[in-house]
Amino acid sequence: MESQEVKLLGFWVSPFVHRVEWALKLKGVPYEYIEDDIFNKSPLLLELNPVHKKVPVLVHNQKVLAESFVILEYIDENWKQCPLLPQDPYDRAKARFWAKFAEEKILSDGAWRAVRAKGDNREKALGSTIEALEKIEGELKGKGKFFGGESIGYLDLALGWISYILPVWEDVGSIKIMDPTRFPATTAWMSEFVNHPVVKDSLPPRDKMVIYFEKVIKKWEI
Ligand SMILES: N[C@@H](CCC(=O)N[C@@H](CS)C(=O)NCC(=O)O)C(=O)O
Repeated sequence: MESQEVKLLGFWVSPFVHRVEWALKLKGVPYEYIEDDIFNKSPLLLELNPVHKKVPVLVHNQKVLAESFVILEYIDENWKQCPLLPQDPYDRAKARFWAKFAEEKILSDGAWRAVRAKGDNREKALGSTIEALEKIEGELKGKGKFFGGESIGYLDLALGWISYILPVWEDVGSIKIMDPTRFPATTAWMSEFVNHPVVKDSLPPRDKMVIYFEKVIKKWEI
């Protein structure tokens, strides 16, 4: 069996890093976590990820990987226990489709935009985030506890940030996105996800996130 020297370069609050950590933990893969400062990037990060200069970076026996979805797939293919992607090719494709959709429409161009924007731009971003969440709600309905059924899968990890970062953004940015009457399945999923032992023990302290996001939301106002 190949040895498992695994290192993860991360940043404490990053939704992209957490999804990789959760995957490693779910599969029981031991790893060394190395914290980087994305505001003052280390020479190691620049050397390992010269293309994007972003975390997460996974190093497995000197093999270096960037981009969280690519890393998730690598982890899933290398360590077969507790599969993250479904077995059926069509179901696998759908999980990837929704992960990409949510990354674009709910994270980058959605809530992250809404929380930093003002006036009409904020309203527009809120509207499109809620519209995108309705699609995710439809996907989740009748699925069980998680998108992956009874256990956490790839799409759960992709959306995991919704369970711990979105509520902080809602408070800090005085916005409302996650309405339990409109999104009952997603709200129930958030609570299941955040209380899963692997997730619960790895979340950053809420007060630290509030202070951090108050600062960066102002800094990156749009
Ligand atoms: N698409 C990337 C996004 C990674 C990302 O944006 N990471 C942030 C931390 S939350 C970062 O390293 N930012 C540094 C920068 O933008 O210069 C992924 O999925 O891994």
